[in-house]
Amino acid sequence: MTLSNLSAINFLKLWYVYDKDRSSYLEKNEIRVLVKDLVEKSGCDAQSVEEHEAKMIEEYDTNRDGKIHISELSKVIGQDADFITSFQSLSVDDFERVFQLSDEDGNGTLENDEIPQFLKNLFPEGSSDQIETYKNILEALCESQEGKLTKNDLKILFH
Ligand SMILES: [Ca+2]
Ligand SMILES: [Ca+2]
Repeated sequence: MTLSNLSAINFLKLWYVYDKDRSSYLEKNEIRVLVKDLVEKSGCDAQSVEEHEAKMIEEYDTNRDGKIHISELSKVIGQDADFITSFQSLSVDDFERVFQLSDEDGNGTLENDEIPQFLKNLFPEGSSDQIETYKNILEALCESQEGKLTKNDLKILFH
């Protein structure tokens, strides 16, 4: 039962499955569902769910508040790990401002064609390589969310 070496894309896809309320945290009930699925997949004894849950909290809940923040779980990312840290270094206010700018048709979601502008507004000093990498991640994510990312989908990336 391990979560390790996920790409940033797979990490975020997984995050969206379990952080149902888009709170940036996996709360107790959400951790339970994740652990259940992992236990099932690995063919472990279902009775060990509680044990695995305790282990998971022990391993990832670094600040011991009983919840797992997206930045706490993001250590399982192997490739493109800086994606999460770059976003976390910006404030929610930065995000609100940039989202407003980038949501050109004002419908409260970002579609694929609005992602490049969103990233350029967010990281004006970013290198073209960095923007390209982040674009690929967000576009793949967008696709997995039926072609659009809502404001709440994106907000979880910021502190
Ligand atoms: Ca949550
Ligand atoms: Ca925590």
